[in-house]
Amino acid sequence: MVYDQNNVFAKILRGELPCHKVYETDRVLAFMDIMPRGDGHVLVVPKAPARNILDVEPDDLANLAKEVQVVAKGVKEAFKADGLTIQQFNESAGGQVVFHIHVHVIPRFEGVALKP
Ligand code: DGP
Repeated sequence: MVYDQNNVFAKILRGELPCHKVYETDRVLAFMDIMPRGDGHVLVVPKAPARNILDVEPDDLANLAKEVQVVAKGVKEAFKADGLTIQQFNESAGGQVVFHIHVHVIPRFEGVALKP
């Protein structure tokens, strides 16, 4: 699959664009979504280049899942959320806009809908 080295998350990972970082390991970076669908909307991004679920290395995917759980627990606690929505989109038809694999972690609150 085609991986565009100039996608915005690649630029953030290289430090060429700013982000509001909330968590980092040697393999993932998590930062606040610039267009949040709710308070505390965080993106978890593997540092290894991959376009989406279809071409990510299985070990990077396994590590991503592990780190999504870490971030989810932290975000739920930090925002005193009642629950969480976890989303991941693949290709334009699947709703993907930025073509570097990432997972959305969105705190949810009873009676509060996500923004469109
Ligand atoms: P999607 O590819 O559909 O999973 O959504 C990409 C998300 O990335 C979307 O919620 C908005 C967010 N986003 C796009 N550009 C930037 C950026 O430059 N900085 C940050 N922090 N988030 C971005």
